Amino acid sequence: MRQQNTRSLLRSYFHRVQVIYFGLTDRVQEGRWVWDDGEELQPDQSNWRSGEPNNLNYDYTGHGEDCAFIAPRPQYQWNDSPCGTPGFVLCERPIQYQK
Ligand SMILES: [Ca+2]
Ligand SMILES: [Ca+2]
Repeated sequence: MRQQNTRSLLRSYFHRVQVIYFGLTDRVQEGRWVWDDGEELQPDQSNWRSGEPNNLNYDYTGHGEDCAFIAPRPQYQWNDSPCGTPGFVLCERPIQYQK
């Protein structure tokens, strides 16, 4: 998800899904977006929709919008949502090649 070519590939697979989480959160410190491996989001990796992240809605635990998701419509850009909002989860793992 950190690279544009990955995002382009995923568009063809997720065009019917409404909410896809991909391992980016600001739950520990509001406004500091971190990948699930602890690496901080870099400006050149960002793909936020205009006006996002806005931390607008709060869930029953008192947390704001602390989980980023991809919304296919209109342009596969990112939005932040309360982490309990139902959605699919995208996982990434390294590929091991056999010689
Ligand atoms: Ca937040
Ligand atoms: Ca939002």
